[in-house]
Amino acid sequence: MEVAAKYSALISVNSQQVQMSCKRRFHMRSRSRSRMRISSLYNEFAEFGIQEARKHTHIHPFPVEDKFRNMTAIDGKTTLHTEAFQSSKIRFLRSLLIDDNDSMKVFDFAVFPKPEYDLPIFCANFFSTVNMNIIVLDLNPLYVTHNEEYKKKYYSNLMPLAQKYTELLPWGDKITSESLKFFSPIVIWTKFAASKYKQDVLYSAFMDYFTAWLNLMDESTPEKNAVKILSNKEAQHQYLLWRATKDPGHPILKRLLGDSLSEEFISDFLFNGALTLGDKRFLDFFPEYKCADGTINKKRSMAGKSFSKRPWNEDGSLIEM
Ligand code: BLA
Repeated sequence: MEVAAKYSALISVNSQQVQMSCKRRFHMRSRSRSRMRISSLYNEFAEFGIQEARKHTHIHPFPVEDKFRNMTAIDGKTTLHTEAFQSSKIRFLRSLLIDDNDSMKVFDFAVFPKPEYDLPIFCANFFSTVNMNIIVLDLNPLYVTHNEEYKKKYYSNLMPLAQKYTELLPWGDKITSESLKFFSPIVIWTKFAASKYKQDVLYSAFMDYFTAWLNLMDESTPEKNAVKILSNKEAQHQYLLWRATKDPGHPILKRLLGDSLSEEFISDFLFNGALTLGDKRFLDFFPEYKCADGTINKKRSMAGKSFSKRPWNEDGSLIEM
């Protein structure tokens, strides 16, 4: 089947699934309206991700310290649930669900390929409160996407999929170019107020994007060239150090888990590899953050926020702004 046809078939299959899942949720909602609020909002995303990965490859548990599996925060009510797997092509697949049993839900699902593969890093990062959803869904590129070869290899066929969803889930607020560097032309970066419709579209987008990533993984063959493997490893290391140091979720994790446990959780679990994939440190990759005393500037962005519009056109080329 032509790739474009394959993806439009995928979209329509998943739209049916979304309709079915809407019906199911409607029944649940009418049965227990008072309990629903936004509880368990992202559980089915995590279940889908893990089940779907299982359909494509043999995943087995990634060794994780027991203390990171099911945590209760300092407030005594917020729960943090994690799962972690690996496979022949996947170095680390992990899922984090945070639920404060009231107004805040977080879903952070990422898949890091083994360095023999230059596959993008799968990234679903959703932060939701009763009023606001902050959403990043992407196949984060290992190499900047003005690398035409990389763009063609992984994104050109996915542009129709991106176009469909980025119309339904339009560009969020201004964003810093430092984040943008890690995003691909198919990124869904959006913010929306509580909306059942948008949440269902997001579920459909998550299913389609993750299925697309798994299909790319199926087709991928291991790199034999040691220099290229090293370069894939370094690109992943840079990404991990960026997120382990500057991810906007860190202040909340610190509030929930305290300084010491949140730091361990970030470097050993969430961004596993940040301390082990290479010898370089954050400032080697991002020297602009170096303070006069040699420490890392605490600012989240040195470049400041810009890019108030989607900076790629329909064929995935960067538009000069
Ligand atoms: C906000 N999270 C954001 C934003 C982005 C991301 C782009 C909004 C813009 C910004 O403030 O930078 C996510 N940024 C990413 C991702 C990449 C990146 C995925 O560069 C990848 C390269 N987020 C979490 C967790 C929590 C969380 C675990 O992952 C909370 C426990 C929260 N994200 C969170 C919050 C905000 C946010 C609270 C708003 C922060 C603010 O406005 O200051």
